[in-house]
Amino acid sequence: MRTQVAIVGAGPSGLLLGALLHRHGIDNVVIEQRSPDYVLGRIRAGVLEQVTVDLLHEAGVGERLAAEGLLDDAFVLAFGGQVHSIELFKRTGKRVTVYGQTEVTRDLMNHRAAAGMQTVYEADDVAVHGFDGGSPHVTWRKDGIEQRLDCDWIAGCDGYHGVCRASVPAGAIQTFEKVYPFGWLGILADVPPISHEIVYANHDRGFALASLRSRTRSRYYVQCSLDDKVEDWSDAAFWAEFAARLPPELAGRIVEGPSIEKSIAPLRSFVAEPMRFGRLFLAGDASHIVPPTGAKGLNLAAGDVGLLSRALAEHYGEKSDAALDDYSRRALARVWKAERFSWWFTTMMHRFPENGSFGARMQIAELDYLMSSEAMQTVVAENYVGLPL
Ligand code: RFL
Ligand code: PHB
Repeated sequence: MRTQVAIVGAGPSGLLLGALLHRHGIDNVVIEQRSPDYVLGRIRAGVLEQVTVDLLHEAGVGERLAAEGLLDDAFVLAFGGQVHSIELFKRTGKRVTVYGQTEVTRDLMNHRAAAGMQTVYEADDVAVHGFDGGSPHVTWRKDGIEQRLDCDWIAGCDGYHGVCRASVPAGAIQTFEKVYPFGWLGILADVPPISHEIVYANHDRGFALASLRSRTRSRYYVQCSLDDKVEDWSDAAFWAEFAARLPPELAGRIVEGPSIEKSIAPLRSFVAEPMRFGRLFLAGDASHIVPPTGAKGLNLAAGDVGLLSRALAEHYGEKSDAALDDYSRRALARVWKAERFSWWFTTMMHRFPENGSFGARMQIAELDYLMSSEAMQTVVAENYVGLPL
């Protein structure tokens, strides 16, 4: 088998890259280790920046997003028992769109199938070879039979635990990491959300986040201990803790209901440099992770593949490698700024046991200052809606 670009991973970065390349007439095959249902069963991001929305339209998958996505002009910061608004549209002229990663992935999967693009699901033992020389190829086993795909380029879109980054010789890659001493316990429930604007709450008991997937489906999170197990958190315990961390005017709007998904995610900041190794490119979570506090992970993944698809289009169309050669530098410049924002927002909103009551007071002082400073609110809004590609 042969293709121009072999894409490892059918998460949002792999599928969006495939759709964008297809738009440019570039042949690609996606190889994914899991089943489509497994990929769709992972409940993750919910907030899309305008850059991401524009790329989904460019890829030809913006129709349902335009009809069903909810536009937010602002988000909410809750602390000290009060509710404050960070105006996004007023300060930046941009909004964010609430539309779940599951739906983005479903739209991309349907589009890929309808366009007849090849996707291999449930591929075992995926391995990447020859990217430092002239014969890059990907191998895997499907139903016990060895398969080989020769290609011009390999796109490593296989997430944080993927095989692509792990296949790069240790001396060629540098990594930067910060692990946070807590996780997020998230639930999905078919109850009306407390607000159509996303609420980030700083509370003595720990951080809480109120988000949504639609007008009838809520996605809520509370900061939890890394030792906690999902089984230890009954729905009743979750609802009680969530309500305790919100100001009364928001807590009063909670409608409780049975969880349809419940999971714990650890929080991490991570960057691998560079993002290109010969004929292998990394994109999305394969090369960087942000804590979810700024809602940047999926958006960074989209930005990476936006840059990469344009660079590959230049390579094949205009016969110029300038953009391919610049991909890693350009993508990392944007990645590091989102790393900074996500780290800062995480640090300001969560309880860090080791920082004690002094740390908690510093956070409130910073939040108070933020709400008194037009300049700082503009900085926050500008980062939240997303930096340009
Ligand atoms: P993914 O989604 O992890 O997809 C990688 C795919 O590669 C497959 N794979 C392999 N395939 C073949 N061979 C192998 N050896 C393979 N190893 C792995 C995997 O099965 C998978 O299908 O990475 P991608 O595409 O780069 O997308 C990144 C996003 O998923 C991620 O950044 C976001 O979900 C992060 N995130 C959020 N991002 C936002 O922009 N806004 C948000 O509001 C937001 N909220 C979140 C989040 C992530 C969360 N968790 C659980 C990590 C909330 C949470 C709770
Ligand atoms: C979500 O809806 O899952 C979500 C929203 C905002 C965040 C993180 C996650 O910052």
